[in-house]
Amino acid sequence: MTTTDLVSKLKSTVAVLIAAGAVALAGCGKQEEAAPAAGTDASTAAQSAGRMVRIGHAAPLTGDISHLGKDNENGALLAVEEANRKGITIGGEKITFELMSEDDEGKPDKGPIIAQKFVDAQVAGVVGHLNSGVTIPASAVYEQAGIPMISGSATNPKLTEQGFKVTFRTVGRDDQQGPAVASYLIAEKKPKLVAVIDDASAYGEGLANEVEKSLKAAGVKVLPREKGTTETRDWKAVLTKLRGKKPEAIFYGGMDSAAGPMVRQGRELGMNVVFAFGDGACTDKMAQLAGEAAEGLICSQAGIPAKAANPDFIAAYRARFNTDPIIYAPFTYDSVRLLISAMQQADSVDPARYLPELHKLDYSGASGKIEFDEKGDRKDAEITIFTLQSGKIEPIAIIKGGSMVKFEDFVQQAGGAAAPAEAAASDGTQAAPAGESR
Ligand code: ABU
Repeated sequence: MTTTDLVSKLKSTVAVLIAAGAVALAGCGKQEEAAPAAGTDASTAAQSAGRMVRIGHAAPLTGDISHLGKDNENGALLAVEEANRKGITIGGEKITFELMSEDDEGKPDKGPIIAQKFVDAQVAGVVGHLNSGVTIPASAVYEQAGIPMISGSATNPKLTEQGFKVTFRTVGRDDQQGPAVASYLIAEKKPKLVAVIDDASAYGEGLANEVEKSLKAAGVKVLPREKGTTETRDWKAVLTKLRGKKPEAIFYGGMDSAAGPMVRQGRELGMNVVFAFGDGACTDKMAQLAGEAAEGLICSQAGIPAKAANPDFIAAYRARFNTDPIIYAPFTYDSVRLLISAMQQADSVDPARYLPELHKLDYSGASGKIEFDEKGDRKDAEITIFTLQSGKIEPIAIIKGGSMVKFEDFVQQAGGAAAPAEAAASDGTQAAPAGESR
């Protein structure tokens, strides 16, 4: 086989893979037209195979919180694969989307590096990053490059308070989540003295500040702040010190990888406190890490529970990944679909042309109705309160627009995107397609 034959054969193979909707993770290089399919001339191939458009995704894909990064990645990947199967034409060209997924390790200094990698690869948009502490520094690079980014999990308010035009999120903010979990803790457990600990990250410290503010505003006494890091797994010294001060509850701002050992060690030290957390530690992983000690903990997520996402989304996720979404996969799925929907509205994959459309979308997604405000925050985002029972976090209540409703009542009222998959399956209800723009 000559070199020319070999190149031609390779191009044909690539074209077949792209046409079949294959998605390259961690791809690199520039956006380009898909290679001509076998037996076609270049112009016919350009019409049929069309153009490849990259969407960046970044999250910690290695390390102790990689389960959350993979969950986010899976949501984004599912949306890309579905779009490719459906066949999307924009600007007269058939578009094949490719998810370029990168591991930012949850490290703030990696954010701008990965962001620059996406800029160099000419991605049309970005979904991510997962951690606020990584997303915030990365967002400056996207702003400079004019590339829209939608995080499906970063909740620190600063992300959308920088005056950036390209920055969006599909989850709520910690100045909604903090007051919500604090109010629930006060109303249900009535603590008079609370200890607050954080992991010194943008997310953990910021959320702990919001919770402390709400507790104090309600007249609850708060002990001087205790701190760890995102790497702290041995909390015995901090907990032993707190035990002597007899708090009735402990709120921790941080991720499940550190919160699980904290709960286990607290119980081992004989502490009979209520443990409360935000979304970073609001996962079933808490029970895997802390065992029985995790029973009864309280936590919040900055959106509807994954199990209440659109049943079609849940069925597709299960079929593709052979597992259930953990927390924010519906939100990264929606983030990809919002980018694509804005491109369709603008009939262009050029970020400068489709960016204004993102602000105008009124979208019914896997995670519910999505519209953005002028800052790029999700309007009327829900916050869900959970408790951990029999090894699983279970939703108790949803706060939306300042009102709290029981989770069951919310499901009844909302239907559609908020109908749990089990309920839809048992009564045979056909759900509306996930993620359609109206
Ligand atoms: N919101 C939960 C964890 C991600 C973050 O750092 O915001």
